[in-house]
Amino acid sequence: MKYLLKNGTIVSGSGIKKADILIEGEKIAKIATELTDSEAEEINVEGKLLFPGFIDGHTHFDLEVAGTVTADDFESGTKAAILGGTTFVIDFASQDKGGHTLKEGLSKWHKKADGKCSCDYSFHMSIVEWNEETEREIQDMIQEGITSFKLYMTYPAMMVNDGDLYKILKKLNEYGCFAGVHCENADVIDARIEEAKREGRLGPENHPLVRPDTMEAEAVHRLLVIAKEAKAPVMVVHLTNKRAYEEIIRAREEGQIVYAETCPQYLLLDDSAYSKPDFQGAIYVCAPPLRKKEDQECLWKALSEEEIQTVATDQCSFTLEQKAMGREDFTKIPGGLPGVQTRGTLLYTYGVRRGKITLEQMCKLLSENPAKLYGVYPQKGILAEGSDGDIVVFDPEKESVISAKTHGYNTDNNPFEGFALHGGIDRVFLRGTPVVENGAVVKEKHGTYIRRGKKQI
Ligand code: DUC
Ligand code: ZN
Repeated sequence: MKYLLKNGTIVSGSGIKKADILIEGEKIAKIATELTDSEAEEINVEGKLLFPGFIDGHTHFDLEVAGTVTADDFESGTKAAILGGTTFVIDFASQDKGGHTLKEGLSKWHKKADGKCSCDYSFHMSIVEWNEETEREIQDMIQEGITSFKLYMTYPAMMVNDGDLYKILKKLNEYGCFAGVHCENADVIDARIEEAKREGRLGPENHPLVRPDTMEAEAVHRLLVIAKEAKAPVMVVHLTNKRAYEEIIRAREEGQIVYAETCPQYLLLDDSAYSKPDFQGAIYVCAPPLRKKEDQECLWKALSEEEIQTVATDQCSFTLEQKAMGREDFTKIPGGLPGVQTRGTLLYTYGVRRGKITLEQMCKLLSENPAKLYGVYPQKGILAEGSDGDIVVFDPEKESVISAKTHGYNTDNNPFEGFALHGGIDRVFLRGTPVVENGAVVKEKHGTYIRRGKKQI
């Protein structure tokens, strides 16, 4: 099929221009003014912003957490993703502890995702055990198109010790790959949980107290000192606060390559949410936790100064019934929030419209930078001739309010409930095929697995 998008405003990381786009098959065939093509279906997108399909480099679909499984799997989760203009997600496949291989982890995640996805998808690989076999498997992963990895400094089932962290970062760099790291100090968090329990403090308002910003900043500091010795680039994922951010700036001043990712919840929500009545605070339990307003300001400033490279979601959704597993003990609340559907519209409404970031920066944060970081540029991340026809037709004037009653997730709660949106997703093309029209999914399960190359940033 051919589609001709007429009179749109094309957004890229480096500018905005008015032009027509001709989509032919899966690709963008031509971009120019005054294009005509008698065979193409013409769509007038006058007044609309055209973004390269948004890329969410941090989702957890169909993930076991705290004895339950996320409410959204790859089927419902990627439908919510395309409704929000996200045409490519990178989820986290994981090796299991106890002598299991990366290959086993990868095949487990392919089984969860293949044939179910409504947007394109790939995986980062979480390494939870380092031995000769895992080391050999790095190359196998690269051959499978996996060039980014994940390491945890917290969670007993996932975390690696500092020595292994050093060895893994060093080895990944030898292969031109890098890891995103979840930074929190596991031991101190455990000690603070023990204290809270001993004192009978068991409600969700204790969640941010046992996981303070200092213990995220300490882990970021330790990670970056280790990465420096390993002479390896590294990414701090879901950065939440000023102290941790300052560690990143300090390391960069010493010449290190450090990438940073944050998420809408850390930009727009704060830790007062944990004290909501009737156990509503549980909705916001995620790790790291929501922080203070000053931290939000720091993160917005860092986005405007382009010191943070991408805004992802850490999508990891649960129903209220699942959250209620921790009614008597906040440490049993499954951690995570949904967000994959509203990342673009929130960033536009509360970032671009409020003058905190520019349209071009929004494009970099959601599309261009993740495409470069995760080795799919210019196939994705830009509207250019020869690129995939992944296009978000964004209506800058559409107004709506986020609500669990209307959202696309399999959940009965939304952490952004009641947030007004000014700007909405009109249409989405995925590799040249219309998948969303008038804000509704018109084609499901059109997503395909994407093999990625090495980082280009
Ligand atoms: N944090 C969460 O809150 N959920 C999933 C994984 C994570 O790191
Ligand atoms: Zn995560």
